[in-house]
Amino acid sequence: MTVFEGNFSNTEHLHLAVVIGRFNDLITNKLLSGCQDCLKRHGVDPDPQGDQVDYVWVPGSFEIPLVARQLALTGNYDAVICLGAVIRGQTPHFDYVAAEVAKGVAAASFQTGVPVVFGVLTTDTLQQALERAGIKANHGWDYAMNALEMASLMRQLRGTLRSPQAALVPGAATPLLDPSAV
Ligand code: INI
Repeated sequence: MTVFEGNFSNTEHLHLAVVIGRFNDLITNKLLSGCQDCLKRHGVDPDPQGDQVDYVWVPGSFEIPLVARQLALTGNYDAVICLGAVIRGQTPHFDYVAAEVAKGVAAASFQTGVPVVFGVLTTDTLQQALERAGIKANHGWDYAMNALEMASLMRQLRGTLRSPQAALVPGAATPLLDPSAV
């Protein structure tokens, strides 16, 4: 039997997309910096003018899943990284946004077969978000690592496992479900 594990080599061949929420951009810009730093130090060119990483800004976390799914469906990306920050306020709004973005990101990944990384901080306070976006640690770095590992793992699995869903769409970087079926 075989043990499959993602690795961090041959990253110069990967194509990634990053979706970033503008809401709480004090936090999301810091997550993005951590993410880009990690990608760069692992051999990915994060330059938006380059040909490895595309960036899409959306108004807030609620909009992230729609765009992540659309990007994944193109077949152009080995992984999509979603960056957002949902911070609890005085109203139940937090709960609705946090629940929808979590569900939506999971669905985008599951429906398309493309790793979609849930890089959305959900915190009670701005202080907690800052601590996770650079003051103590920068989870943007971790989200990039997750994307690289999953991109590598899915490439291995696609190359090894044979199933009807593993059929590659011509020219696609990843196996796609028929969009009309999802
Ligand atoms: N969007 C966030 O990304 N974080 C938040 O904390 C947040 N809060 O608390 O309201 C938030 N709201 C905006 C939401 O994501 C949508 O952009 C908006 O509802 C329009 O669809």
